[in-house]
Amino acid sequence: MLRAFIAIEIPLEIKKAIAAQTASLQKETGHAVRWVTLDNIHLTLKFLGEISPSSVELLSQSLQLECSQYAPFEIAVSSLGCFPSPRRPRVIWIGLHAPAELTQLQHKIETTVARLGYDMQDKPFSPHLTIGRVREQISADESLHLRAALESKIIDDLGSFSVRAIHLFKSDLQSSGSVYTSLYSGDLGSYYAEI
Ligand code: 2AM
Repeated sequence: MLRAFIAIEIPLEIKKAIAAQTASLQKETGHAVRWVTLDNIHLTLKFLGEISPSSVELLSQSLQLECSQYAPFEIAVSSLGCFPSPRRPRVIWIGLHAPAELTQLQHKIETTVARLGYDMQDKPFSPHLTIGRVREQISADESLHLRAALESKIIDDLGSFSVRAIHLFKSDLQSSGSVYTSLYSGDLGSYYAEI
């Protein structure tokens, strides 16, 4: 079995801009947060969980079929936020401004993989880039300090990028952390290119 998810890759220049603008926050929050390494920042569209290697081909074909019906689109990257709320930060993320196509494509992927037998996500899609996860065991002091650091942090415009492909990734948990590898890349817009 392999752990898999469907996601959009983020260009390196955007990830570098995120790193530059969050460097002071990362320093201030110290041990309280496990920051995501640059390589691992991505926009998750669908978490599949454990899948059998034999299902990769069908998932890839389905992904390509959905992708081919959408033209490439732009996503703007900005702002800092937390799940479930700034008062109780567990996941720290960078927010995105995306056109309706992103939500439509995510919904199509969700319903297609549900037909293949994967669980349907009950929460509404909320596009974000996870950049940090707050550790379980932090002191009250660390928690207060973290909230203050997050509240005072202002993130400028981080640029925008063009989405041209959606990837099926596998995730391997290694001693150094998760390693994500693209198993398949579905290109957007091939349908448009043909007509
Ligand atoms: P997120 O960081 O955008 O929330 C790969 O593991 C990605 O799949 C993670 O970065 C996470 O996306 C998402 N993910 C991991 N475990 C998940 C779960 N149990 N339910 C939903 N999404 C999950």
